[in-house]
Amino acid sequence: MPYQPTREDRFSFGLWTIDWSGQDQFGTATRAPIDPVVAVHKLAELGAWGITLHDDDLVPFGSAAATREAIIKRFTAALADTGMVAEMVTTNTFSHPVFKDGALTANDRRVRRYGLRKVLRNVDLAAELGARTFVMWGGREGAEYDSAKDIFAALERYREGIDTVAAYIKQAGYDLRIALEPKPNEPRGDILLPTVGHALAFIGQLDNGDIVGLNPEVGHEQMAVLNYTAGIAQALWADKLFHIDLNGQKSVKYDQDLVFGHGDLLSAFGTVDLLENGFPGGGPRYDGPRHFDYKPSRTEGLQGVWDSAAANMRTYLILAERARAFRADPEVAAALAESKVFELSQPTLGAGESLGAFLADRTAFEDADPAALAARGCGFVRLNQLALDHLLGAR
Ligand SMILES: [Mn+2]
Repeated sequence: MPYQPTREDRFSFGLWTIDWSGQDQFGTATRAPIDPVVAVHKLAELGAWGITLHDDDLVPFGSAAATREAIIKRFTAALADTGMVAEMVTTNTFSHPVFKDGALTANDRRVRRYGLRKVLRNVDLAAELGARTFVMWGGREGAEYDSAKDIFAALERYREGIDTVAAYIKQAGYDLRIALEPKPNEPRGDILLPTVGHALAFIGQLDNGDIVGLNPEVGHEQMAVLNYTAGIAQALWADKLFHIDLNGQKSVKYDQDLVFGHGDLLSAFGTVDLLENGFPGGGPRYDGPRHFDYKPSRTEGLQGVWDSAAANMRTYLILAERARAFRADPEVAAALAESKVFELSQPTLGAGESLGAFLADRTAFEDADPAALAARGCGFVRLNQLALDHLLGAR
């Protein structure tokens, strides 16, 4: 069957994605919760390779130690039975009212100490489950009102918190890296580290930034009116693309968490083209899991949950096929060359060219003809149409 996912595709899903029962701001749940063990088996059957989770997705908040242990044991057995991996673990520091003003950056120091301990406890669970990535999405780290948060102090505490978690990972010797997940707003009015760029700059200020990277999410960047593909490209350039959250978003709205490709499809094509084919001129590649952080729409029943899960993988595989065809097309190669896309990989100064030699090169400036240089058409629209043709299966 074409577009049938296999374990080699390394598709993974958040347990909270398929397990979302449809409660939103305006209505109660429309579906019954799914047993995590059933989720593991069903996702494996659909061709997924991995599952990811928040601590509270698996073990209800406040469970007694013995209950917690029993739940984890049962879940681990399901992983063993199916060969599924728990490739990423993350901590819920946003649902319980204790975190209403944040966890690592709450104004109340007691809340910060509690939140940090919850995260550190979950680092142990991540290591126990064999996860390689520890995502940290600070959904409540922010404010609705400028007067409510000292941003300087909040960033100091955020740095302290992330550095402490990273130091804990190093001290324990865990094979685990932290991936920060930016988001501009929702649930808070404004969230700290709102975009890939903000988060990259933040990582540069950390003592333990070597094991801290990013987990950019399609919809989150698009909510900030940014280009997701360009965002993960810069994360790759900075060697910080540790993990990805694929989903769909239709322009600037609430966080829609649609199926991957069900939002901005052309952007999704660009994303898959980068993930599967890399930069046109070569460079770092993403080799991590293809992870989906979407929500089955509230309108769907149980079958719709599994249909939508399968739809993410199918869409990805179709786009991967189209992206491969796009790059393999000789006409595309010629158009890329015509557009000088490959020429951008050529350094602006010559090999060994000194600054003095550059300044002395009259052809570069004094004798250059900017009007003639400006006269050249770039051919980008034709290139984009070739991409569209391939995306739509017209070539
Ligand atoms: Mn996410």
